[in-house]
Amino acid sequence: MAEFQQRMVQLRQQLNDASYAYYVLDTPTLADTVYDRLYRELEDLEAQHPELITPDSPTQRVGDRPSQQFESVRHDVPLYSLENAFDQREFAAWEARWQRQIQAEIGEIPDYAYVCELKIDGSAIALTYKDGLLVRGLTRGDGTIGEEITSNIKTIRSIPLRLRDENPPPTVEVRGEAFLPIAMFDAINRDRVTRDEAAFANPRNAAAGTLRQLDPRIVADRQLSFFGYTLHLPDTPREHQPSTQSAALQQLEQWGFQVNPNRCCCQSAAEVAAYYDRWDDDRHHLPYMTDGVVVKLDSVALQTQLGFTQKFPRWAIALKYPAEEVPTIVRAIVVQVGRTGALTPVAELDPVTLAGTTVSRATLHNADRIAELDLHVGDTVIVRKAGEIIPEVVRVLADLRPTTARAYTMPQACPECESPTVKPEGEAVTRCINNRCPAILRGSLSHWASRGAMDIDGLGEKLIEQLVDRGWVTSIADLYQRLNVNLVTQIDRMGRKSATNLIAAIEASKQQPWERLLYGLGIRHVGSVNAKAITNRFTTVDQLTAASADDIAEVYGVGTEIATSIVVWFSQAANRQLITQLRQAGLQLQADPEAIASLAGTLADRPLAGKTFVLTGTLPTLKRNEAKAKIERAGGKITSSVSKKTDFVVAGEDAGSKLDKAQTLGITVLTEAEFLQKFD
Ligand code: 1X8
Repeated sequence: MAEFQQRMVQLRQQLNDASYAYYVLDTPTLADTVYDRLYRELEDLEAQHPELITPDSPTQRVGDRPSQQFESVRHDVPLYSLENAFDQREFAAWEARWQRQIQAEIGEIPDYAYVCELKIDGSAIALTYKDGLLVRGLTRGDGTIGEEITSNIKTIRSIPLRLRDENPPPTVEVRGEAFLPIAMFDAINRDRVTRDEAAFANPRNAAAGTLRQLDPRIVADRQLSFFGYTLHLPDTPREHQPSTQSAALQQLEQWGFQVNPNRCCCQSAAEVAAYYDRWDDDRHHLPYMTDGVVVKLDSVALQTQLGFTQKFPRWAIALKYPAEEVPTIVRAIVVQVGRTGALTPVAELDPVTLAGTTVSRATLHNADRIAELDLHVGDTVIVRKAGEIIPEVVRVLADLRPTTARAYTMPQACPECESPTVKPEGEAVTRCINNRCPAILRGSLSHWASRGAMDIDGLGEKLIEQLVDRGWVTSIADLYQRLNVNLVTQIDRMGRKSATNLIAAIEASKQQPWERLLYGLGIRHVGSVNAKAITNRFTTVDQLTAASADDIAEVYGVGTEIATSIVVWFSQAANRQLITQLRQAGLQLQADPEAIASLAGTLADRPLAGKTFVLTGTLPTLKRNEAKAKIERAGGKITSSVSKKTDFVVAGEDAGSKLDKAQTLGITVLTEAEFLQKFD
């Protein structure tokens, strides 16, 4: 064998092993960069010797030509669906049924065991391997005839292109579930919504839709995964086949398939029930959706004896968890006002049990969403709860709309303070803009007290509501200026001890650092990460108050939207007053003085310490970022507008008004070359 030929064989093996370690075993063996290099080397060799490309090469996972359509192919063995049981009573009925049949046919019930596996909410597929090589993949279709989607299936990294076996059976058929991890499902839906496409209703639809994509590149992007659960060996003598389902699953694992590890052998219906109960909660922590437990008789001999009905195997059943999408009726739509003043419409529902809990409200997000759903009060709707997320209305069953149903419009007045609401053109959100609105105040206080902000233990929503209702707290400042133990003790169910603790917690929050305080102010778009970046640059509130939007936008990661929002916030008299009050109360409106000193100390040593630069026009070689980085590394500062405080203006081609202004003010103007000399 030529050297390159051997190299190709080795690369293929190495890359396939690495994929297996990564996608199936979850224990990566190669760094991504190493994988990419080796992959590219193989690609190059294959480009030079296309006759040596093998179908199990990792380069063959991403088909590059969209298929025109899929071919219909008959399954060698039909893909049955499973009978459902919705509770233990139905499971017991199924158990009695198979036992009656076995009793009648062989005169006794032999020792038996069940295998319990999680039921994955995906799309069933059938894979055929000939002499160890993946040659065909079919969708379930109607169970008898499926569609040939081999090139799409090859994009699924947890499906081996070649069985990990020196001496595989001539024909191997593997069935299993192709599915989308929840995170990927959410990402795809977010993406579809931003592009004005309809979101997928659930991961199953998303997986099925993805498998039937004509362009395998899209399929590859979606990162489907696969769990194998059924094995057929049509050309292998019975005595060489696994005699139990558990052995078949082990065989699948050995061949390199991902098999769901959360399976269990049970000796009785009681053990099955325990497994089912355990996963009812735990399944919500899995990264993929499940909707039940599949229970199979472990013994293949018993399976064969029992056989199939027209539709189902008699030796397996799906024990389903309660539906996560159920119909109910919208009785009213109410509106909640959040701390930003956003009005969120909420549907009040006839209570229904959804994923094990009673649901009587579901968020409708905003007016656009209501319009999109075409939701009327009185409509029958489908509500869904995915994982821990708050329930939402997925769909309206318009055919069930009563004649009394009423269309809904968002209120013209805030339901909390009755001031007029606004909905800016092009925005989805309707807002209350009254800065004395009690709902906004409650939301602001909640945010101020929250973990990531001032972290005031004991100041929860119920207490905040009381404080606001009694008029004792009309702003954040009142927490520090008006509350005391005696006052707080007057609140219902507030003992002296809790009151003392609360006041102590409020007192302690005065020591929270400036970055938390800035975040706690709840300025729109200012999250905790931005707040930290901003306070690193603007170490005191006075610096930040004096800064222009352009100055603030210079902070890494902070765009003009955030910067403008900050400037607008500080421009409002009530907010400036709040800052004054917080200062009087002794809160931290600047970074820790030691930190500032150490920052200043190191800065003072640098060549451009204290110098202020403005960049204008296009420089011949330096990009704006590069020039900025140079200045900052040397201890200098960049601002966006020219003033008397500017030390240098660096001007390139097409410099405009900033250059004019520099000349008027007599500020030194540098060319790029002169600028660069400063760093020699
Ligand atoms: C469907 C499914 C099965 C399993 C898991 N998830 C499913 N969606 C399993 O057996 N582990 S079996 C099955 C079927 O036979 N239709």
